[in-house]
Amino acid sequence: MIFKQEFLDKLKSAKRLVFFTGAGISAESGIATFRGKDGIWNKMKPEELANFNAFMQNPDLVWEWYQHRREIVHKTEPNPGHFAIAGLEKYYDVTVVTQNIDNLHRRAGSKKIYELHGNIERNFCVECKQYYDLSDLDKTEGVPHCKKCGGLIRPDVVWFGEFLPQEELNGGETSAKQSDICFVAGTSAVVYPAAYIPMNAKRAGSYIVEINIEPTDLTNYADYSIFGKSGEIIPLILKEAEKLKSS
Ligand code: BV8
Ligand code: ZN
Repeated sequence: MIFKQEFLDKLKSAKRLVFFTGAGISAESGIATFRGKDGIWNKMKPEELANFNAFMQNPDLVWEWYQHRREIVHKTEPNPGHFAIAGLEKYYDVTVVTQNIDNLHRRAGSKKIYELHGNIERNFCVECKQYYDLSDLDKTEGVPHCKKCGGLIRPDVVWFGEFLPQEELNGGETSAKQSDICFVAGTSAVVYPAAYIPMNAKRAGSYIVEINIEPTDLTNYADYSIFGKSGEIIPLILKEAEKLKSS
């Protein structure tokens, strides 16, 4: 793969990289994306499941859906795309700003991560906000109840119509605006306010590099679009960085 010279020049001079990632970066780990042909949303509608009212109306169904997704996540491994992002920390100040809730960036070794939409491994009580790790929850069928107050326990993920955690959103936005290169990998960039981040980074002067298997809403915004699988492209970018940073 030959990269554009303008990009290679940026890669050589850059100090701070941001990787803004979505479900596509975990596709090669075997986790279905949301809007692709086999995407989860095709079978289930987000409004049916990934929102608070659906949970309060049918907590067992929504809880079981997340348990099903956790089982998938626990069976998967980070892929070369996740590992290459962690590997770039050897040459750059790298920040990951992810919409994913699968914890794969952390498992791949990335140090600085902002999780805009939460993390499927964490849960909390809707009444008293007590946090629970999965290991703290007894393996009963259906939604567990809080040991302190009896309230329903929910996954610590951001549902539609819910605010994103302020410090994650601000941290992610600031890092992207201050980055020399903001990579946008594996996202359809249709979910807001997360999708504002790469746009604001561009306005702040960051060089936007999109990595996706097809064009998205962001493609016209990007300074450079690299079409291909993130698990193949990002390791090649790491190889280029190794050459550029050691010459
Ligand atoms: C909110 C967690 C404030 C749960 C998710 C304007 C401003 C503000 C809000 C809105 C707005 N317009 C609309 C809204 C409402 C809504 C929204 O954005 N709706 C969209 C669908 C139109 N936003 C919200 O509700 C947000 N909250 O705004 O609060 C507020 C509060 C009260 C009242 C009003 C407003 C909350 C959004 C967060 C929702 N939670 N998930 C869970 O996962 O169960 S969203 C879900 O979508 C995931 O987080 C996911 O990460 C995210 C984005 O999807 P992608 O990651 O991009 O995945 P997708 O499948 O779409 O795309 C995959 C891409 O990868 C594709 O492009 C594909 O080509 C590519 N790909 C595939 N394979 C590969 C690949 N690329 C490279 N390599 C490969 N191998
Ligand atoms: Zn409680």
